[in-house]
Amino acid sequence: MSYTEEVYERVVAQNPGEPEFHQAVKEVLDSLKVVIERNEEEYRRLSILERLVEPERIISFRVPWVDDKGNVQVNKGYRVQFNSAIGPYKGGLRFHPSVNQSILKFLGFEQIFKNSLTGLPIGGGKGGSNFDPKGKSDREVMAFCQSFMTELCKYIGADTDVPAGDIGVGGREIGYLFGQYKRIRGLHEGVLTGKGLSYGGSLIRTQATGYGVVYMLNEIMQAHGDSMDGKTFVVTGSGNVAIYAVEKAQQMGAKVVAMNDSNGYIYDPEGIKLDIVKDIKEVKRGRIKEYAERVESATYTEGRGIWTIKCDVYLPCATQNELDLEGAKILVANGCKYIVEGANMPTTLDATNYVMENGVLFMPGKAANAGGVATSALEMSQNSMRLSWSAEEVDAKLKTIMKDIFQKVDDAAKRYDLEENYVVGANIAGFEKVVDAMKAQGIC
Ligand code: NDP
Ligand code: 2IT
Repeated sequence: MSYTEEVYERVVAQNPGEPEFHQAVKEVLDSLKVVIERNEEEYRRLSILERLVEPERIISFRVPWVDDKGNVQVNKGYRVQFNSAIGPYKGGLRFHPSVNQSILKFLGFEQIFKNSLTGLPIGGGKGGSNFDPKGKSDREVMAFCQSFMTELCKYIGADTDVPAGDIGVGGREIGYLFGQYKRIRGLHEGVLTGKGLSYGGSLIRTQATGYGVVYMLNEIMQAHGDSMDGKTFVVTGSGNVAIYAVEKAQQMGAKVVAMNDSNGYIYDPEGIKLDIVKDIKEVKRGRIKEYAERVESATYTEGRGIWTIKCDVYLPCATQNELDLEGAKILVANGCKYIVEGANMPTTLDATNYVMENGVLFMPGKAANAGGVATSALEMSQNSMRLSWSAEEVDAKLKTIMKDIFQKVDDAAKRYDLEENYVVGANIAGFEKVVDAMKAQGIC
């Protein structure tokens, strides 16, 4: 058995009941086979892979809070501090009823390579809770966030671990979390990113993940003599990443015809009117079906199946494993040419293999959605320097970072004679820097 297969089997045996974590590890280890083979003896001697797949630390805690009826509710809270070889742990917090240790370990593991690809000094981490913000009052969300931070604040700091947003955690939640951290620790420091502009946030952070996805798509298209102009897009999700991916795609000439949420999808052949989506999602915290009630040219379909809509470009920006083999086959049959992942691991392994074998140019999330965390790192820099860059400056840096990531991914794939295999390219390019840093720091 190869070293990568041995380590994968060990991960499955030692981490039972964690399918998402197994899936993320498998994808990375399969990609690394070609690298490991060139120097297997040394990697084995140093147990590089065994160390890479084991989080440095997982903090798990109780989050009690009082709801609007006066009842005490209890949620689970976590922070997975996965790897600090390159810099302080960095990665979002997810509040969603599905959150468990497996999901946070997969996200923390992916984050190591993503953060490495950004070229900035940030290690990998992730955290969150099974708290469901949907349907909660602002006061309930604040009570939850304050209780969550009362425990988490013992383990984070501007130079140790810097959380941010993810599913269910946006500007409102980051504000409440930051307020509680400051109150307990007495420090107004860059301990969280995605902060409001009035208290240390960075311009463009809100837009960065979605914009970055489209900048990455632009790099891929340019490398293939193609452009976005007049192309039909389907973008899944209708949260932070999806909304700003649509905004940038439309600015660059694309026609986006469909979006969804966990209840169903809208199809608007005239092109999505993003101001209406923003009003429904960012202002009213409503459901995507309201779009079809407000826009005559649109239809709403309850349930899954957004991939049945014909498109040239598919940007999955909702959640893990949203696109499976069945959906992938339909996308390919309908002529889809590009899939660029805005979400983390939204495509199952068999669907990924299928689309890549069938001529789709596929960019994995750890490269394509890295613009969000990269801009978080720019927010950290601004906080440390105690100054703020203009939107133009941050956007220009974001563009350069996405261009560099594409180059690194493309180069790594070519170095191993796997041209256009961006999955392998991203994993190898991310791994190389982490391993270099781990080796330099000795056994730790
Ligand atoms: P939001 O909470 O803003 O939006 C999430 C969107 O995905 C919502 O439309 C939500 O619908 C939908 N969604 C969530 N779960 C499901 C599900 N099980 N089935 C169908 N749709 C679902 O989160 P973000 O936009 O921030 O995050 C989206 C993805 O992007 C995640 O994978 C996240 O990890 C990743 N990401 C986020 C970054 C960021 O900066 N925010 C950076 C890099 C990656 P509903 O409202 O119905 O739940
Ligand atoms: O998955 C991700 O990269 C994020 N949710 C953003 C993390 C961050 O620290 O900005």
